[in-house]
Amino acid sequence: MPTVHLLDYVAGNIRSLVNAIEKVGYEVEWIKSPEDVAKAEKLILPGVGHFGHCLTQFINAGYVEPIKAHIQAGKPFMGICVGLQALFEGSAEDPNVIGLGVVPGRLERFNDTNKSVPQIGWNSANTANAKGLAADQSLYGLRPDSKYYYVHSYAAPYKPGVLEKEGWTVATARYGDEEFVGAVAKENVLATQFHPEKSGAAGLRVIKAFLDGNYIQKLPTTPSAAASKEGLTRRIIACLDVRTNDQGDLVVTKGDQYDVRDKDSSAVRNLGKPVSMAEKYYQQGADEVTFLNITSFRDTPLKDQPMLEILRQTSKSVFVPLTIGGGVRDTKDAETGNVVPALDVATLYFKSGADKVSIGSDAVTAAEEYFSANRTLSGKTAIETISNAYGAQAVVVSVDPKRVYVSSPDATPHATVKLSPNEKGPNGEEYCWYACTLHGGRTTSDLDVIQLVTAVEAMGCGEILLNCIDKDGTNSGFDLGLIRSVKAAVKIPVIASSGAGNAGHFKQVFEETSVDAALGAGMFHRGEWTVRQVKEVLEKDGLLIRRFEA
Ligand code: 1PR
Repeated sequence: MPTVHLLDYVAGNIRSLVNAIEKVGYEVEWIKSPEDVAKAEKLILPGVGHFGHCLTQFINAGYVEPIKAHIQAGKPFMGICVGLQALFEGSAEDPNVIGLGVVPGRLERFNDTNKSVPQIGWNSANTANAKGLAADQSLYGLRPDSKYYYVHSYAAPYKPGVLEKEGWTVATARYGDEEFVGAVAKENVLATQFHPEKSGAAGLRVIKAFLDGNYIQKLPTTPSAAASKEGLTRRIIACLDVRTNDQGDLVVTKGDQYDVRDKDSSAVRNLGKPVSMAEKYYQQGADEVTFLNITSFRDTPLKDQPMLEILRQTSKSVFVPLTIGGGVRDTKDAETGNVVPALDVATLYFKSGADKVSIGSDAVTAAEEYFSANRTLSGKTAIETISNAYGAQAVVVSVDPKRVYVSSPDATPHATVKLSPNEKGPNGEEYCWYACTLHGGRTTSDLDVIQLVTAVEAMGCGEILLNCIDKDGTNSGFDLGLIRSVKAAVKIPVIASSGAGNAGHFKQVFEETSVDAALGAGMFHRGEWTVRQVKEVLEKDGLLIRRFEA
């Protein structure tokens, strides 16, 4: 197999990139020291997390000059995400850190007054009007009507003509009213702000074109009018709750208000095998797949957690982001008796192919401590340590709120939501507040959901997975009041979860709230709807979605 060299200096999910490279027929060799750079013919610089953190590691390890020499020698070079950002002159994220200056310009933070930041999801890398390309040509396999997976808070604003004057060809994307650089290329250099290794077939095509040296290709078809529909798509996530059943097999299950045992037989519901179900949803066009280990590897030695194997297998064939939740906290290795910090648990997950970790119970405990300490950050929580090492985008907090009905907002100090007439409480209560729970709903905290989400945002969480125990498994639609109140409280993206029963519920949550993504479980597992069917309905009704590419 032909080889490509990868720089082994960053924290993050490098596993996905290795899997993607192998999928397109190349083998990875690692660069472990600056001296190794000279051996590389094709070199990829991945990067996640903070610009300053990445660049400083990179500078301190002595990589700057060897990389510049590689580029100046005309050898193929590709930067991904922070690997693209490193090529610019600097970033508002860390103004004192100097970039490589290969590409002119600086990165700015997205404006969060009218949209969620970070941007997480599928957006364009549009070359339809790129200077230097004919209408029927593609740059490294990029197609104007394809969508690519982005996750970032800082971007290079696109200023027409500026980079082009220096000989760069630019693919652009639009987030809200901001146009930014999605990818740039010149001679032997390609850099993408998006993650091609997480962008399905569209992303694999870019990696292959770079490795094959196919700078300019012919587009299979002239870009459709859809190409002009730039912007972030509505994100549909398939969620798999995983646990061991009574026979000892790890299965995908599904609860009704978190009760996963069948009413008649009292056996754990078995809806299928985790890896094959994840592959099925990928093929149906799911934009992300989430695994929740709902029994959090009780008594399992960390090194052979079955969830790690599930991730390893899934990440070889599923090229969209994978989130894993359950048991991300400081934990005791049952084999050695040693305490393993949450950061190490997360690292195991990332090394096995996860892109994000989801934290449930531990986030509630951390938020309780945050308020007891007068909103002081300890720096030691799972959220903070993982976010500092891997970036906020890698940390999801999964919230399991439960309604507490009240007759009026004055009846409680907590933030309340007015219920719709058909949702009143058992005694006709017209309001409720949402109590946070831990341990899969078995323990209830005094914190309300708004307190929790604001605390975890302050700690550096990048995204909220907003479940609702009252709605889970009911097929009655998402809890719109809950979603609106959480969206109003935070700037980070929010994923709506619990209650989806048909495509109309997805349409409703996107049209009637400003939620960033929506997740379904039971309706997909029971085969009532496919992800593709949901997306077809959304598209027919004018909502922008990512079409699956084979
Ligand atoms: O507390 O960090 O160990 O994480 C445990 C994780 O497991 C949490 O994210 C928690 O939400 C989840 N969990 C724990 N027990 C259950 C259970 O069901 N008994 N599942 C559970 C949570 C809820 C959603 C579900 C949606 C959509 N599952 O993920 O997929 O409600 O369902 P629907 O579309 O069928 O309505 P920790």
